[in-house]
Amino acid sequence: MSGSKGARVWVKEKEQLVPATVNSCGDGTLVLTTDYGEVLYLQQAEITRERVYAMHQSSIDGVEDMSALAELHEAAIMHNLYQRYQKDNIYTNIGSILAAVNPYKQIAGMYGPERVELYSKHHIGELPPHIFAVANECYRCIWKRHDSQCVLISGESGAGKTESTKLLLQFLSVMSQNSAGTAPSEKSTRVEQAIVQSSFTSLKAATSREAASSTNRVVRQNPGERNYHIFYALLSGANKDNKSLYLLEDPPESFHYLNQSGCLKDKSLNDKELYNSVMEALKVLDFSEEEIRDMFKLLSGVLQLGNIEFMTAGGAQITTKQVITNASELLGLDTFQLSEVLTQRSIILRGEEICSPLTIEQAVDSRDSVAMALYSQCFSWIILKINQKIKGKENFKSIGILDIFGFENFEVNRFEQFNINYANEKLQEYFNKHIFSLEQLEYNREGVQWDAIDWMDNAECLDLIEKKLGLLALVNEESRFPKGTDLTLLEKLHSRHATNPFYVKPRLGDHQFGIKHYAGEVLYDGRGILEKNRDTFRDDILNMLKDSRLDFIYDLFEKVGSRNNEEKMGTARRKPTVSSQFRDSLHSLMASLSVSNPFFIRCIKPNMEKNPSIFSPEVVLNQLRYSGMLETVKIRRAGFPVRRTFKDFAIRYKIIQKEKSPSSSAAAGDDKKKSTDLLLRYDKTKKEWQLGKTKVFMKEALEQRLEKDRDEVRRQAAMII
Ligand code: AOV
Repeated sequence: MSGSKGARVWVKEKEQLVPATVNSCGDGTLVLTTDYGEVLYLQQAEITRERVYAMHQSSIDGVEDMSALAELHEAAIMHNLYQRYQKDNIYTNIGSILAAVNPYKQIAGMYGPERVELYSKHHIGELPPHIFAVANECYRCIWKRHDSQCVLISGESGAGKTESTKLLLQFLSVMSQNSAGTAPSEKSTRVEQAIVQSSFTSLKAATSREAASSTNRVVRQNPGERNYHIFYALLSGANKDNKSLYLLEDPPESFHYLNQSGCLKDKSLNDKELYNSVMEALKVLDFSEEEIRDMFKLLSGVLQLGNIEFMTAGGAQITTKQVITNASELLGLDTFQLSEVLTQRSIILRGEEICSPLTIEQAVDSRDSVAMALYSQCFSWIILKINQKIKGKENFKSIGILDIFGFENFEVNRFEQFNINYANEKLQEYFNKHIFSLEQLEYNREGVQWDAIDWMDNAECLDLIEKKLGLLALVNEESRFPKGTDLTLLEKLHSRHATNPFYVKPRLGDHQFGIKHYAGEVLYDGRGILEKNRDTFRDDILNMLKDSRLDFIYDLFEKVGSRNNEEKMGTARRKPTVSSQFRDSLHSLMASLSVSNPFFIRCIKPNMEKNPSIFSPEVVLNQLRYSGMLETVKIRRAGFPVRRTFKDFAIRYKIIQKEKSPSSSAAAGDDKKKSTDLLLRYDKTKKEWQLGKTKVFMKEALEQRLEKDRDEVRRQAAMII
């Protein structure tokens, strides 16, 4: 082997391939320094091709598209990301999938207007990988393919999903503004769309996170984490009159819901500007002044609720009289009724009302659950309004951007993790389907030759979760069963699924069950699942909110079902459980994704410390595995990812056909022949394309050359005219 000093090699250490450099090679000993700083001494006997071998030039230099790597293993992919990351090249292509490694710092000139301009003028693949290249391709596709586009952004918490969303929208709104001046009729819709979308970013920044799964952020934040931005925006942006109207004259740190985490300021955000852009967005989206006022009153009411305090005197008593008056005023509630609901629980038993006092802890819980219910109902209402505004046009084509919580595996995993991981499993299925199965199917159908690759199919794991008598069904069944407890649930799960290869019954820990997800095995704590799934929002609290003098609050809760009433009505119309609602919305999301053309952005965290210069191999490797990137590289390289029907192909490239062979009578011959002639001119060896029964199959690089030439000819033609 090339044992000379300075040579780059791969060495296998603890079952992992690690990049290393040769220090010296003599006396039968090979001395290596790994890129992670470890020095290894290999004796003659250890120097086998298995243990250590020369690195391929493509890995030494680094490549912009992983498909161009000669060495296809996890370590090579990771090393490529690492090398690029060190040079501040945070983006890397994997075919048309974009990997983005979070730099945790601003890279000068990376997203300026000149970059937008540059990327808008080039096809994907012509310039170094960049999120703007994806945005541009997405934007072109909506006109080229006449279908809806979606960008799926995935990654762990803090990996850069929100940042990526903002960048996509930044690009798209510039594009649509540019096109406004030269607008042929079609373009006006384009403009409207982008405005709605960029407004939506402000709102998202202000209100969101995946609301349903994380509404408890309203009442509780992790250290260093802020509450939803809208609260701070409101406090810093509202004018004097509004501040007194909303009872917001105190500074942010005086509110319990804002001051627990010790984090009041987000360095990357100007709260005042955010307020202004939210206001603008709300206007563009046709929210009335009254609606805006009602929303802000609700948010201020939530802040007041948080400041309600209790002490014990034969059960919880409220000590902050003024605060509860404020909250009641903002929310249109009766002060007495609110105090009662927060300090005692009333249930109707055989027609009689029975009240029992709450402990301080329970009182705090009920206060927080009122706050969460208000926030999440208000959020759903906003989403509904926005959807009404942007839908309803026939033939409406959209660019959807989906920013999804990544796969989670913590020390203790609860109902929330179960749902998040279920969602990720579903999205992985979509990803697999798109990238893998559809390819395979189409190759077969079209009779194109290619070598199939084993890929991870997660159908069985999903079956375990969602099919008949699967985990979800059992959880729901047990939730409806009045005597069901966490233990009876676990017994059922174990006895039904113990033999399922994707189910894990832990030897230790009698309150756990596990699932072998595509991304790894996760053990879930069964305790509290039924309680959370039943969503025991107290009827007396619900009724109190429905009694609000404000129509806005009343409307938000009017349709929320009351458990008692429905139980009286029998089994016919039961309140859906949390997980069945979650499953339904996931399924409707999948349905809209399935008719869209997807782009994938995989955000990667280089370390857990938010450090701008550390690239931790273990941290990254885990994420590479979760995201199925390795398979993607293989399959894309092996296949012909670009395909067009003969007719489409012939029409699209007609102008370069003529250009390249003005003499040949191009009119003669069918579309298939025309396509073949053109393709042969571009690649005689047929390595970059194949003909199917109805379609041309191409490598991405070939399509890029064709598109470039087509643009060139059109540009010249435009100049002549
Ligand atoms: P997330 O959206 O994936 O987390 P963010 O997009 O909020 O993560 O990113 C976290 C932080 O990383 C940001 O506040 C930035 O400081 C930094 N960052 C991310 N991407 C870039 C970039 N391209 N350039 C510079 N800095 C960046 V979560 O929504 O928590 O799941 O809940």
